[in-house]
Amino acid sequence: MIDLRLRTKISDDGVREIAGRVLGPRDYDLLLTGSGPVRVRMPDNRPLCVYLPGALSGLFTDDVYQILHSIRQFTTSNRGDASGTKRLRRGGPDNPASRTETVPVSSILLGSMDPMGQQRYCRLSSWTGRNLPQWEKLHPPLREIGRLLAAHVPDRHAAQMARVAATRDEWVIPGTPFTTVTVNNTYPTGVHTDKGDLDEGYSTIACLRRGEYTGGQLVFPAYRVAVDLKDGDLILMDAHQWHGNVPIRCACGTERRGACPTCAAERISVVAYFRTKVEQCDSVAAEQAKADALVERRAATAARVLS
Ligand SMILES: O=C(O)CCC(=O)C(=O)O
Repeated sequence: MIDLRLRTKISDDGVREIAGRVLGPRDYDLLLTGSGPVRVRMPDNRPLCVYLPGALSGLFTDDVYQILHSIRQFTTSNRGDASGTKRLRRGGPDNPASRTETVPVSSILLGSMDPMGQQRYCRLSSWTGRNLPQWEKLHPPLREIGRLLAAHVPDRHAAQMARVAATRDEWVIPGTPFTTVTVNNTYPTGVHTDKGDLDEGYSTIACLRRGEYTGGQLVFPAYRVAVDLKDGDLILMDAHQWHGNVPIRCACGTERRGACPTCAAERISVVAYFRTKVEQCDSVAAEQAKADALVERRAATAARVLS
C-alpha cells in the first residue's frame, strides 16, 4: 500500500465558495488511477481516503448489477449541493413553494431512514420495503465493504461498530457497520460534504462501470486530489471533507445525467454508511405505530378543514 501524506490544504472558506459546483480537471493536481492501493492522509495525519482498486471485482455479479441498474429510474430533487445543479423555488411569484428543489438526479436511498421531513418515524426506504429479496442480494458485497473498512481503517470501523452495538438489529444491514446506502447513477455530484452520517465513522463508495465514458473522477478540491474509480473499485473516505465529481461524457460524446440510452455508458456509485440518528430508532412495531398515528392525525386535520 502506498502511503501519501498531503502537505497543503485550501482553507474551508475557500472551498465553501465553490459548494454545489461541478468540478473539472483544473481542480486537482494528483489523480489516483487503478495501479494499486493508496492511503492518503491529510496534513494533520488524519486519513482522507483509502483507495482499493479492484477490491470488489467479481462481487458485483450480473444479478447485483441488474438490481442496481434497475433503480436508476428513481430520482430526487433534494440532494442539495450534491446534485450539482442550482436550487430553484417552484411556484409563482404569488405562491412560492416553501422549500427549494434542484434538478432531479438519479439517486436513491436504500436501507434504514431516520425521521425526516413529513415522515417523523424510522422506516426502511420505500424501495427497500417493497423489494426485500433484491435488497438482501446486495448484502454480500456490503459485508465485504464492511470487512475492508475494518481491515484498512480499524479505528473508524470500531467507532462505527460501537454505534451499531447501541442500535436495534433490525435497522443495521446484517453483518456490516452500515445502516443505509445511497445509489447514484451517472451524474457528477457538485462539491458537497455528506450529512446525516456518523462524525466519527467513515464512508465507503463502490463503483460499477459499464460502457465507455470519460470523467466521473471523484475530487477532493481542498487537497487537489482525485480518484478515477473503475469497475469494482472501492474508496473508503472521510465524507465530511468536501468532494464532488467531474462531468461524465459518454462514448457518444454527450455529457451525461443518467446512463446513456445509445451507447449504454453508465457509472453507478454505491455509498454505504451509518446514519447517526438511526441509533434512536425504536422497534419496527413502535415506529409503525408512530407512522399510523401520524396518518390518523393528518386525516383528522383534513376532515376538520373540510367540515
Ligand atoms: O459518485 C461519487 O463518486 C460520489 C458520490 C457522493 O459523493 C455522494 O453520493 O454523496
